[in-house]
Amino acid sequence: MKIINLFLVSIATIIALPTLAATDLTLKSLNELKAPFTLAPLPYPANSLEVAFDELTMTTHHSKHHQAYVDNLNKNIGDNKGTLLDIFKNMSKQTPAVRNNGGGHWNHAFFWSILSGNKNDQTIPKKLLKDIETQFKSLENFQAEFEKAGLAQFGSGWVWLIRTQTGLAIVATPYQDNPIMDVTATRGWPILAADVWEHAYYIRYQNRRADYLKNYWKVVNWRMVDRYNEEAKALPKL
Ligand code: MN3
Repeated sequence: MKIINLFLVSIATIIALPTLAATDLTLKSLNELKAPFTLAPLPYPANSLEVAFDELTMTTHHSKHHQAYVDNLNKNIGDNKGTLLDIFKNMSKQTPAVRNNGGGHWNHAFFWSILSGNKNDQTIPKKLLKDIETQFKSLENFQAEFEKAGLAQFGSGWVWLIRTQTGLAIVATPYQDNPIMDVTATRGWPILAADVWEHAYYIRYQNRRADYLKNYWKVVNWRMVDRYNEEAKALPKL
């Protein structure tokens, strides 16, 4: 009986590994990534966000787009042994290839982690809700402002909810820039993000970015956003 139990525990450990790795993600662990860079598996099945994002978009986005950022970052990183945080803090001194692919890698690894098809992840923790209401009056008002910023980003880019020294703020960045980089005017620690590149939504939504952003809320992992928000409160000023 003991042997069978041991066997079951081992199997459970093996099966749980990818999920554990994904839920163990922190801003600190993302910031500490360095060469050689690798693509982690999606932390959930590619068809589990179907209510908002279709499976083909998810697999293409992860296994083609994100993989290409990882590959091109490795190709262009040279003998830079720094962490992504070191690189982002000195982004203005890096090559365009490192800027685009370094951002591409960090941004997508972060993006996968704040999505979930699991109902348990989709309830907003009280502490986070209070912070959002303090800053934006209500959750509904925050969501409307976030969608507006995502729509206003001309062409490819991202919209972010960040924690600055003074509280929460919404910022949009072009291409694969992010608010950690020294090239971004309003800097802060990301706690939520939406990819507004067409590759994130074109298959299901075509040009309707507004519909994509409306449905995005159905798959936000608020439990992770809350964790990033609490972690960001203890991180140094950018
Ligand atoms: Mn993308």
